[in-house]
Amino acid sequence: MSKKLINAFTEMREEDALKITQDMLDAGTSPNDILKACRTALDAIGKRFEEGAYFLPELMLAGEIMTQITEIVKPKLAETPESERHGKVLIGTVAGDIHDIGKNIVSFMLDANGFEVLDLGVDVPPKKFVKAIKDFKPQVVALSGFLTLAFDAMKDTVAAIESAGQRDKVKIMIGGGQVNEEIKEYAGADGYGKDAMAGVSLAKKWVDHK
Ligand code: B12
Repeated sequence: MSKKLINAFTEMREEDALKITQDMLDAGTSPNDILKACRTALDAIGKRFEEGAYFLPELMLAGEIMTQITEIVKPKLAETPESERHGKVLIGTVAGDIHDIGKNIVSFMLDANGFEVLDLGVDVPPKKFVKAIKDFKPQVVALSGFLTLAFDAMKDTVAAIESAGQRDKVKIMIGGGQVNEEIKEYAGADGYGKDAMAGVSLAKKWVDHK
């Protein structure tokens, strides 16, 4: 059924994609497998956009479909929420980038796994992260970004945290679309997570071992 979802999503058949998602959940498919199928579809959509076969409206519709699918799978993702709070995580999409679907999933999964999360939203300038670190006092800062442009914004954000004398107070993780281990080194972050669960694991490791 994953293939059906990938096809419907890639071809922008919104209603079909939502119905197939629900059918998959009803048939016992794990929400993570559904999200994986969506990632494949989004990669295909991104490719069509690069090739000029899809345009901005398609990209926007893809975002809407993805948001709706996330809403459908959310209750299943959080079926075993933890009541004990682990610690605080500050999250946001870095300056110049407005992609927030991936960030919202990370934020939701952190919350469902017992973290107190402060979400600063999208296009967050470094100084806003710095101020929130001082006020909210998180143990972990999570930076999201989907554009290659976000790599420098992540680096600038880490540098601003450092200049403000806050670098040793927080662990910083990064993630999103094109981000990888190399970008982690480039930005000077402490960890990179390929998906929301990887982010949760990093945050747990850092907070529980402090
Ligand atoms: C939907 C979409 C949009 C929507 C976003 C809607 C929204 N509310 O977010 C809209 C239409 C607004 C948009 C706009 C643009 N977009 Co766009 N977009 C996409 C698309 C198709 C999907 C992105 C997405 O939402 N993925 C869904 C999530 C769930 O993906 P995910 O990776 O699985 O998420 C997981 C991980 O990344 C991880 N994660 C995420 N953040 C973090 C953080 C931490 C700390 C951790 C640990 C983990 C983590 O956890 C997530 C959940 O498991 C991508 C293509 C693609 N393949 O991704 C292009 C894409 C990212 N966009 C692209 C472009 C070019 C643009 C525009 C510049 C287009 C334009 N000409 O205006 C603008 C940029 C505007 C801006 N300033 O940001 C390019 C970027 C190319 C590049 N090299 O920079 C892409 C790659 C498309 C392409 N192939 O050309 N876009």
